[in-house]
Amino acid sequence: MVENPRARTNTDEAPAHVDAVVIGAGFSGLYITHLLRERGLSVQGFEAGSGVGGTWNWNRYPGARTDSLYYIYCYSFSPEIAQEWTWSERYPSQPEMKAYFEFVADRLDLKRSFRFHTRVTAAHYDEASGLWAVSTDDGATIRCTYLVTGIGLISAPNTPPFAGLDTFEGDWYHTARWPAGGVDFHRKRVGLIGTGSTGIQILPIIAEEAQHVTVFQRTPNYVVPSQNRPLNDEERADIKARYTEIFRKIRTHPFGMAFDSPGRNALDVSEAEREAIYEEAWQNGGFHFLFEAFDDLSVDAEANETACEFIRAKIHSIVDDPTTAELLTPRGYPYGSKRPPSGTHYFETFNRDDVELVDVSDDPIVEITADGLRTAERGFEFDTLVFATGFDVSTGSFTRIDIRGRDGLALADKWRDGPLTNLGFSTAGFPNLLMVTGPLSPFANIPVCVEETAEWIAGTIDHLRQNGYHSIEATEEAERAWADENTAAANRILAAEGEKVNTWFAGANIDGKAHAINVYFGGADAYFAACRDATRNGYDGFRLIRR
Ligand code: NA7
Repeated sequence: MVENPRARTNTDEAPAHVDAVVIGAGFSGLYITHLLRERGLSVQGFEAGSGVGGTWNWNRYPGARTDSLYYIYCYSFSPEIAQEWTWSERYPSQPEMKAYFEFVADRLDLKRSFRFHTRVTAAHYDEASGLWAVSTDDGATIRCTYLVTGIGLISAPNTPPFAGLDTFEGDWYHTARWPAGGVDFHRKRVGLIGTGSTGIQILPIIAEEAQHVTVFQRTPNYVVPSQNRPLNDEERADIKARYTEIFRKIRTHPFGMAFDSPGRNALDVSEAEREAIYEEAWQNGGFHFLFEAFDDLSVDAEANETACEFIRAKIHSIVDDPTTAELLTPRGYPYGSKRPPSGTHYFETFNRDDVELVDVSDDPIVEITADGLRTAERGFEFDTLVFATGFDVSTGSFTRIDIRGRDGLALADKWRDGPLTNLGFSTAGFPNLLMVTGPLSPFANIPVCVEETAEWIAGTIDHLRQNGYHSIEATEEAERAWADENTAAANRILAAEGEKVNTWFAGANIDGKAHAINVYFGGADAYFAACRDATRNGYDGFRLIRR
């Protein structure tokens, strides 16, 4: 990982007032900056990290790679960028994603708008001037008309408040704050906490290097192999020739992916046929398994159970020790009601003599000690602890900034019982706070959601400026209705079931966080249509205010 050599960066002296402040230099922040600059707005971006890339700049842990195919997990707005950039693997690694962001940012000359290594600590709305005052951790304050956030859905790391962490004498790391220089695991006894997407990716890599790894698992996961491999010239050329069609397609798929509906249901075929279809989907890997086998896996519990059974049998066929295999086997919740992870040699890694699985579902971790950790019943000694313990998803990156709207209302207080936004863009009482893929925007392939929502925001700012409006904010009625629709949408599919196994979809992974659906499951395609409808209907559900 190459750190940005220019501390802070190009705009060393941020101006005192701009049209728009953009927070974050990931997929969202870079694209909205490009769009707003194209319109002639003055933009000041702030990025807490060392450079561009957002989540792909922070999550540098070994094994980090996308779970979505390379040709959909990228920008689609620029045919030139799509043609000029060449991917090397089906599921790009973090270094490749980081290089992609560097390429895009340089290609569009975006870095000059950002101040890196600079965290936004507060943003307060001033009713008298109609401006936001945005404060940063270097002590500066800047005023702006539009406060646009690109701070990510999954970006505020969750380190569970284990007692005694400060007494640990070894080294500990959260995967989302991985040191740029990497971590040396040679001859180290490692404790790995967490078996979500991240723990699943990092474990096989650490196990190759460390003396011993103990994996602490609270909930077993339905892990499907990603089937990652290098790309050849022929398939790359084929994709490049079809980008227009692919990018059109991802806008019509409920999860923003380029899959065709398989056109069959799991219970309508014979058992033998079902097994053959699952086997083919397993060999294709990753999200192919969820989206290309059968149409009803996300909506029909009985159909879903056939997929669960297939994966359970796979686990038992891969893992040699039957007790370990059973501990790794998810039961009692539908496949997809926790975010479905992809792995590479994940289950195989438990066949190593130097890897041990510890079930902490009934015997939780109670404290970190000077030389390791203790569950209620056992003690363990470690040189290094790795927290793959996830994120305070959706609202976490907002509530960690002191955002105050009209009458000093704190966003964290407003969202105490769960997020309230209209279409994920805007929340009542916070004029001109515009969120790219904010809380209650779709859970789907993120880059396409970013593009659609950033374009909606840019178009909305055009509308305000052309029609003499100063600000926009959601109405209370619309955001209440949108929250209700989000809950209903999660219940229309099996996603709401994940609440009983700590899914972050429902805020259930964070102690003390309100259990409320915080991402939209009604389909990215339906959501994009709803955004267009809102515009067509004169910004129905939003309050537009003149000064
Ligand atoms: P996840 O999917 O939230 O996984 C976090 C893991 O950490 C998960 O296995 C948790 O168990 C575990 N965890 C969290 N707190 C504890 C405590 N206190 N004790 C034991 N285990 C704990 O985060 P990831 O980083 O893996 O993935 C996040 C997203 O990034 C992913 O969905 C992709 O979109 C990319 P639990 O399952 O809650 O019982």
